[in-house]
Amino acid sequence: MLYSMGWIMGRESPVKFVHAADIHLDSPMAGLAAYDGAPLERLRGATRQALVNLVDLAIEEAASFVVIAGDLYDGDWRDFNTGLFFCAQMTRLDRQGIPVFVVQGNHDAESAMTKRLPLPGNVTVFSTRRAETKILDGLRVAIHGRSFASRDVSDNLAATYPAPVKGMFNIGLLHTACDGRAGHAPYAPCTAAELAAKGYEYWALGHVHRREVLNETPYIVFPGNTQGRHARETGPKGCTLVTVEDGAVTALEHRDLDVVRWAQVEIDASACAGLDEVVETALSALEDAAAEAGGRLLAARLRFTGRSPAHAALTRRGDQLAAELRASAMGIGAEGAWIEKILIETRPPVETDKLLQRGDSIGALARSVGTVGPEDMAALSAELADLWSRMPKEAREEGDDDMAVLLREGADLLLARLAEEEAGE
Ligand SMILES: [Mn+2]
Repeated sequence: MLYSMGWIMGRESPVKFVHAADIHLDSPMAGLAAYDGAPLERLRGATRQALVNLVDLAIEEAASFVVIAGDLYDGDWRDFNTGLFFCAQMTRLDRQGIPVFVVQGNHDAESAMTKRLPLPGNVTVFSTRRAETKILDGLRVAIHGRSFASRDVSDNLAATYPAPVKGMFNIGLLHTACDGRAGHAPYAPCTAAELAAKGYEYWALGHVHRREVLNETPYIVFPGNTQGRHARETGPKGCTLVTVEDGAVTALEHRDLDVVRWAQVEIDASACAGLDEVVETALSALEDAAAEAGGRLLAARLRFTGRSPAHAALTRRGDQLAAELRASAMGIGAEGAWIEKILIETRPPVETDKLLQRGDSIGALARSVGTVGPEDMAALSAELADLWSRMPKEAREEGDDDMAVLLREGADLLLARLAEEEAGE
């Protein structure tokens, strides 16, 4: 019999596991802009492909097991295909001897799911009635978990989790808003401090779709969702690959799994004279975003801003702009870019000429603002020094020390506001 080096050295070989959450399988991606040429099938299939990528990763990394911290499904299955797809992917892991541990979250709570399928033998779904512990003896790992019985769990589930198993690496698998996160319903509330005090080595959380490491000793981690589903879920999405050696986490890596990358692209149109230049500027911004997406299909929301000579053209010829951008975006990057929405928030350029010609006090004010010289600046600086010293320390540190720049910006702002009054905005 051959002994591994690890055994001879008295060390155990590293254990790798994959922590995923919020897969939202078959999320309908509602409200997609269905223009001709839009890659709708690719978009609708994105949550499935992200799951395939998750399974690929677990196999490639020879993971010892996979944990899924709730919201595996987006909701009740429309038909059995969602469940069949999941079974097919789990079977791939089963063939490699990789077990999977799942808790149900608010989206796939027990009471929300009316259809069921028998799952492959490697998949364990935790009970809703009480917290359970599953022991992986050979790995010296204990996984504690409890599923959501209904969508709106307001109890602190973590408080019902058992004490850690001594001599094992303890993982708490939990769907929770934890301390509360903006934009996330406060389900299964608890505090990070409370989780840290439990004595587990790793808390595998789900629910918050943005990746966040809440604590490092012990690790308390939201891996984020595996695939962004709308314009507010921007940037890389995936899972967390965790390496454990001798009962301690030695590596924590985020791995991208998404196949569609969401981006909000702001385009400052203030330097654009007309529609053509706006299109040109937007396409260059889209190309940058596509490059950042690393060859994935880019799903972009465009926001045009700034005081622009092209403002009138943008508001009058929005359809033309959208069609031109969509046509060109199809050829960007390996997979093209899909434009989800276009927001025109530009404003007309400032017309100061009329202001300066006015004979009244407003005209005089506008003219004097335009002719502020170095001496005026020095005088103003002295006058403002006292006020400045009384500002909170943080504000002073963040602020621009150059008083001349601040005054110039102030003058521009005042002129713009006066011009708006003039134009009756
Ligand atoms: Mn979710």
